[in-house]
Amino acid sequence: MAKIGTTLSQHILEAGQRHPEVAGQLSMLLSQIAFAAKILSREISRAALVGKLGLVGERNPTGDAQKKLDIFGNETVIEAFANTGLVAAIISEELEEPKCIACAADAEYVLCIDPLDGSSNTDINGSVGTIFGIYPRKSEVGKEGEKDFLRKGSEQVVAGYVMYGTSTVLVYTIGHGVHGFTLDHDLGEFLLSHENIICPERGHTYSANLAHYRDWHPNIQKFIDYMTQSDPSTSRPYSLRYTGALVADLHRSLLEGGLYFYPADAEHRDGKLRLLYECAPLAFVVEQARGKASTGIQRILDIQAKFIHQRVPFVIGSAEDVELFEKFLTKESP
Ligand code: FBP
Repeated sequence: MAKIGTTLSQHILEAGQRHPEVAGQLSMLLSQIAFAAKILSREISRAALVGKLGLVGERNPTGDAQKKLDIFGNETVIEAFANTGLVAAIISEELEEPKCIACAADAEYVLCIDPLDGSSNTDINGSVGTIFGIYPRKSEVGKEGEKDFLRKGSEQVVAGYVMYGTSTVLVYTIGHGVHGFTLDHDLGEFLLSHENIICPERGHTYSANLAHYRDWHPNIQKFIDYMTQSDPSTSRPYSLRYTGALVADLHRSLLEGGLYFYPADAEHRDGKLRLLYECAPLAFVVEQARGKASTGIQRILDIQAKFIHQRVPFVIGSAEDVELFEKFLTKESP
């Protein structure tokens, strides 16, 4: 057991010693993610003072209006990896195509990233996040291609997220447990604050945008009706907690139990969230913490991506709560 306050780099080194099969360049990869997160944390906290609030007037590849912080986040991540020789390519929510890092032709990894999750919160001082998943490359040197990008989440070697909230927290897994680090701004260091996070089997909150309730599958409506009925023996009614940032809602479910879901609806026929850089990384984290993540029918980590900005219906959180959602959706209502 590492001591609370252990630095992120020390913790990764120790993890690499315990699991040499995944050691490789992991510490450098995570250190670069942490470096980008520190820059983002500083800029997000003073965005209103440095003209970084508001829209840029462009849309990202999946049609979302881009915020100045979306662009800043994307550029910060690319710069953090550009000259490291660590990643051969970056798949980002803000980029139409994978960005191949020319000088890293022999790099061993591919990074999938949502530089700024919860962009609708930037101008109202709400929580936002960064979500990342890292895959070993498959192609030969200089031949990056589809087989590097269109992956199954189960192939990830590292995944995690950063939450920029009341404090800045980085949570990661390398497939051996889930650990959380809090940024000490004075030291400029991420220090261990949550070791071996285990997601409670069941919670007492759910996170979903009820504005879409009428569009949802009738069985999902039944699930909501059931979860909001009173029955203390099953911790019902569950309270609604929806922050507008997946990372913040997921972080609560990971620590206190509960679930987040964004099913298909009239506006989002395949759900809203993107498989490669939102759902798959968080699914790896949550499964490592004994939670679950699916489309309501299929395990997220088993889905082979068909294109890089593919969306999927998404439910994630406490194992029993997600299983109950799946039961309702597949009509096995209790
Ligand atoms: P971004 O990465 O573009 O912010 O999109 C994802 C997201 O903002 C999630 O963080 C959040 O849970 C959801 O979309 C909010 O969507 P809606 O405004 O439709 O409820």
